[in-house]
Amino acid sequence: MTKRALITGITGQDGSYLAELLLSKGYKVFGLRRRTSVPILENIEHLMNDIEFIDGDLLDMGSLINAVRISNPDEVYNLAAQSFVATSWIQPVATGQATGIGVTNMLEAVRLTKPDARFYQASSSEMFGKVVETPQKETTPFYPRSPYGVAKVYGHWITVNYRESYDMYACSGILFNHESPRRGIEFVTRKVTDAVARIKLGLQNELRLGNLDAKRDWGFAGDYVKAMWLMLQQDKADDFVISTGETHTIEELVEIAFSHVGLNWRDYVVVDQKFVRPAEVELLLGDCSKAKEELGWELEVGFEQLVKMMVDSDLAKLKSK
Ligand code: NDP
Ligand code: GDR
Repeated sequence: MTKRALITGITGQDGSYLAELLLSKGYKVFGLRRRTSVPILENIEHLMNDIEFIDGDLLDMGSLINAVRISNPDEVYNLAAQSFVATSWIQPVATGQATGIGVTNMLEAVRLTKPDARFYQASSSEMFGKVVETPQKETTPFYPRSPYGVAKVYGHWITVNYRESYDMYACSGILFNHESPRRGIEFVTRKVTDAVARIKLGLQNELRLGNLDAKRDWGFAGDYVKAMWLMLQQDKADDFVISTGETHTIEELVEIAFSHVGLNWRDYVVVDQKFVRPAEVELLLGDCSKAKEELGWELEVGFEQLVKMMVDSDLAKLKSK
């Protein structure tokens, strides 16, 4: 029997890679899409005929119940969120609603309509926030440092709570940063690789950034969506950290990206306080040994390879315009 999956956040980076993965496994894929005045479908343009779209919004539970009814899913992947940390200080309430309460709305829609569907929640390493323990693993206490991180902690615990209260198969993937050529342009990796390509082609002459000292554990989104799927194929629902186990500063990221096109980053990068956050997550470094052992999950793309892939993709995109 063909398996059926409902993905929220289908237009985002992870939604597009996950849809590709599930389609390659023979799933019937449904994507929840909210109405926008001008649709931005760049990440899923190539899949428009393969996915069935259902209109809805995480803030509107009726629309979620409708989406679950129509899709009648075996698996639900809740990837939708206000996902940009910096924006969460500017729109803390909207972030709390979509990234936090939105999870309860989705869980309720599943519980009321298709309680045996398996549920994946996109939890985040931002929940660890301030360094309490490194490397961070499933048992590390949370200490979020942004309204986004706080909302994700809520989303995480409500998922655990539905598993324990209703015996639902509900999992939380605590994913560390993952990137790709489809990453939103405001996130630091893509901001850097896009700027490097523009500078190389003479379209831009500087790159303004915030804190260059923060450290992140960056992996490739294509590898990480495989872990999401694996989490829903187990005998028992559980939570897993997904990471590379390597950490790099923003400065290292910038260095690799510029030197890949033969430029010295020091000639172009300007530190601008506008991009420094009110509270920072200084160090993220994940320990994913539980996922490796229990899910058999493996990483394929390393950090340098990822940065170079993104620079090459941005160069190709700009040249084709
Ligand atoms: P993106 O920002 O690329 O995508 C977010 C998606 O959520 C978009 O499809 C967006 O739709 C949708 N969305 C936002 N608000 C709503 C809403 N109210 N109702 C319905 N849809 C909505 O995020 P990523 O793909 O990078 O991340 C996927 C998930 O994983 C997010 O929950 C994120 O917080 C989490 N996460 C991401 C990590 C990463 O490094 N990428 C790491 C850990 C967790 P639209 O196109 O309409 O804006
Ligand atoms: P993050 O990703 O906040 O870790 O959240 P982002 O790429 O935005 O920031 C990473 C680090 O880079 C520093 N930084 C800058 N960041 C941006 N965006 N722009 C800048 O100019 C800049 N200069 C320095 C930041 O201060 C930070 O330390 C991502 C999102 O995908 C979340 O949804 C997800 O949950 C987490 O990763 C894990």
